[in-house]
Amino acid sequence: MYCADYLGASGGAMPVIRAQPYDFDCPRDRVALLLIDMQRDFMETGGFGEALGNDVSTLRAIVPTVQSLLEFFRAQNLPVIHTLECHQPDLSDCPPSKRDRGTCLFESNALKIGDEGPMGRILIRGEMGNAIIPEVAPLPDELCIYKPGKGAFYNTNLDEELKALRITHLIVGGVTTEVCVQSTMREANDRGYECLLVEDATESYFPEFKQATEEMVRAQGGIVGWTATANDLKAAFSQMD
Ligand code: C5J
Repeated sequence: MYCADYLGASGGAMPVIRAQPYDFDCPRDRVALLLIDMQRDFMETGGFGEALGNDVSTLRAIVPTVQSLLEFFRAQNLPVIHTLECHQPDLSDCPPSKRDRGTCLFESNALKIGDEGPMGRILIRGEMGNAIIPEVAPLPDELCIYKPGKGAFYNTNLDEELKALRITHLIVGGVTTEVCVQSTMREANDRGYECLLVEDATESYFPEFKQATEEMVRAQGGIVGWTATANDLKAAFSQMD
């Protein structure tokens, strides 16, 4: 059953966010901020992102915006959910198709998932590199979803948690735009959630992939969802205060 089916229409306040392809009606009592994989493994040198051959510094630009969104949601007492891409130490939840291909195979010394790197074992739950960067670290009462896949719904209890919180609308940020962020938005859309991607709170190692993802999300009347800036989101909520 889809979330909107059993929850029915929201009776609460309805900020309207200026968005693309058209305004996003965002029921205040049904919305959560979903931050995807803001981990050291992707954002800092010595982690998975760099092991894949990427310049991780390109992702740093969004940190102040993500921080400001977090502060805004916390100040408004709205739910915040963090995801972390990670695997069990025995790699039982990491298929060979991910471990073998998700690395620079042409480099003989390339690090793979589970290998010991400068920040501990790459992409393994609990290792130093797997932690969310301190600037946007979860508060003790915020929900963290540990996900073995790219989409945050695969092999996790995210759907159940969202239903328990009566969430139907997701404000999505994090990294990387075209991989885990986009996968999660598509999974969410299939499950009946309305998703808005915050353009300046998501980043890719490839600027052209970020742009393409934003266009894909909002194409064809918002086939996956909406996009908007953090300021437009905050302005819509602030108008209701
Ligand atoms: C990747 C992610 N890129 N969080 N993960 O492998 O986007």
